Amino acid sequence: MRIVVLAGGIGGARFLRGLLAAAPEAEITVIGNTGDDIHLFGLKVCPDLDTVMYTLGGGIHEEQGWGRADETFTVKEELAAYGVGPEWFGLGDRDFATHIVRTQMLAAGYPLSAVTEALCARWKPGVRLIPMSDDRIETHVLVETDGERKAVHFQEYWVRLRAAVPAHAVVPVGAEAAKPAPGVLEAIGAADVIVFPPSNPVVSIGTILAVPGVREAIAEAGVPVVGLSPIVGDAPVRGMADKVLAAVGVEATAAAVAAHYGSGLLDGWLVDTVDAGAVAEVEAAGIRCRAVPLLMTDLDATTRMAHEALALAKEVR
Ligand code: GDP
Ligand code: FO1
Ligand code: CA
Repeated sequence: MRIVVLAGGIGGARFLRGLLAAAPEAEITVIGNTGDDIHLFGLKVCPDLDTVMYTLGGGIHEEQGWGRADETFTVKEELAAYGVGPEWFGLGDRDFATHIVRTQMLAAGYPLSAVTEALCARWKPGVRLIPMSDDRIETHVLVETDGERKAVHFQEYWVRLRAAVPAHAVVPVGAEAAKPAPGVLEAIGAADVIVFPPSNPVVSIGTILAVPGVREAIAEAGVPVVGLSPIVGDAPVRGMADKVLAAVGVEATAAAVAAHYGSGLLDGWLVDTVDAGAVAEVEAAGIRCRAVPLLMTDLDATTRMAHEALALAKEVR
């Protein structure tokens, strides 16, 4: 079985652990979000690709969900001593090595997809991890501070501002002119099932879908497309997805997120048991829906979620 997963960082990566356990024989291709990417200190940082790579490769800081385990911050402290920031973004020493290797390879002319494959040769994530595009796409958020509107990089909005200022729009800058990375459309075209894990619908999956050709390829793949809600009990399980959903005019409910993807894209949707009341509404919108436990508390619970997603895929179409 060939499974394609569109993944952001933590939600996508944790779900993939369960999917690998649920379908050990499957060939899994992960299309990773690169809209969160940021250039810092002359280095290219790809938080979501790294979160997937470290999580599946055993290098992740488990409690934090991003960055490396056993991390130290000497380089960051030394940079700060020179007055060189930003201090609000915590790049650790071990993590720095990844960004140095990536930046060096990019400067040598390798595309990001090839660089990601090279980094994964070390981490062996057990999936094929492809960035959504080799072209630079950066998510910017139109925020309002002190009565003034300005666009900031997604990381500045999320990490420095903690999504605590009004956001009016989310823009994947560069997306219109970008092409899917080699292998992206091919993997979608060859998939037996396509899964939207409980990743952020706006700044993770939404950004991947903004790469020209990706949404169309999924809609036309002719295979089941199933998703799992990142919203449980009308709130994100983690993070501030409610804030970016509001910025694009979508309510933070499991049913509203399903409607946002729409029946043209999504065939099946899993909501948590606490949202069982939303099943009828989702089904009325033409999307098959089931209520099952959706908290990734441990590998067993996550594996059950992956089994449910694959079972739902068998039911639809
Ligand atoms: P990010 O790039 O690190 O923000 O990660 P993703 O975009 O892949 O996933 C973020 C989303 O994962 C958030 O909106 C969370 O609500 C969701 N999430 C995190 N843990 C869980 C969980 O245990 N269950 C569900 N259903 N969603 C989760
Ligand atoms: N998230 C934070 O909230 N604070 C940080 O200092 C931070 C540093 C960081 C460094 C490397 C990396 O791969 C991810 C990092 N993240 C950090 C997470 C990252 O910003 C995520 O993209 C967002 O949290 C949401 O997607
Ligand atoms: Ca992310």
